[in-house]
Amino acid sequence: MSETWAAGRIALVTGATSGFGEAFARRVLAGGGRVIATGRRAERLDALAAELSTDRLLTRVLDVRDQASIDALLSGLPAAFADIDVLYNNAGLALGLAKAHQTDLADWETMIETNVMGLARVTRAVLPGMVARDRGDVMNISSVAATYPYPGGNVYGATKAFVRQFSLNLRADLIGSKVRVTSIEPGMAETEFSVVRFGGDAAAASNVYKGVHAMSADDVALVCESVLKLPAHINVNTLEIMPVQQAFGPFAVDRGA
Ligand code: NDP
Ligand code: 8X3
Repeated sequence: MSETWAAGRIALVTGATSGFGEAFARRVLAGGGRVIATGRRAERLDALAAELSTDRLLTRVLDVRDQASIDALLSGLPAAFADIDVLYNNAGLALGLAKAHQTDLADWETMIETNVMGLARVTRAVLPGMVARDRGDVMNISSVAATYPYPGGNVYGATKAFVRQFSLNLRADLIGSKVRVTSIEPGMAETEFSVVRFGGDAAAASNVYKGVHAMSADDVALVCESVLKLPAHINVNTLEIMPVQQAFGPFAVDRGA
């Protein structure tokens, strides 16, 4: 990351304990910025802090489903981290690939609480400061699943469609301010995403990426960095990215009539 982009900027990253969030946090820090790295797993945050050993990194345990912990985080930020420039709204998950009529309702609730309400809560908490300062970037991590349906994607894809549309509607509300909003919509990227989706089944997760040069978490961070580095008068509304080895399927047709 170029010094000119990140130096002096403060990024709040949700879901910084692995995958996209961790990779983005590392890039901002490498570029001279400050990062508030958050997630539920304290041991991961501690390991990151120990490895990077810099006073430009602040780690905080945060569950985006918990409004009180979001309020406590923001009201307790030290002055050097208080004026957030970049909100990397990334915490999220998919649970299972069951068909809608067979799925566990609790999995739907968890995805909606995390991917929809969690992202909305953090945005609502951070946005007033950005508007008051008349600067900031909100990067909302959506997915290709927001646009392209697939079997078993039911509520996961719908939560990501929310993220995309919410991002566009934020732009509508923020006209007149210099705050930018982008919906980042990645396809296959090898992170812990599939391990989580398959309930910890590492073999099932690695099958997803077998024979595919999938994107890495850092590939996605690189794309996000390129968006953030654009001149301040340019807003990328939505950005869809896939590995070259991923594309679209045909419509399904039931020929059983
Ligand atoms: P990972 O599983 O590697 O990372 C997910 C992150 O979200 C973890 O840091 C996890 O931290 C955090 N998280 C989950 N639930 C919560 C919660 N309730 N509160 C706070 N943090 C939470 O997956 P990815 O990096 O791949 O996923 C990041 C985002 O990218 C997700 O929104 C995902 O939907 C999206 N995405 C992923 C794609 C992929 O192919 N990998 C493609 C398109 C979009 P912890 O468990 O410590 O709380
Ligand atoms: C994750 C990408 O294609 O597995 O959002 O739904 S996909």
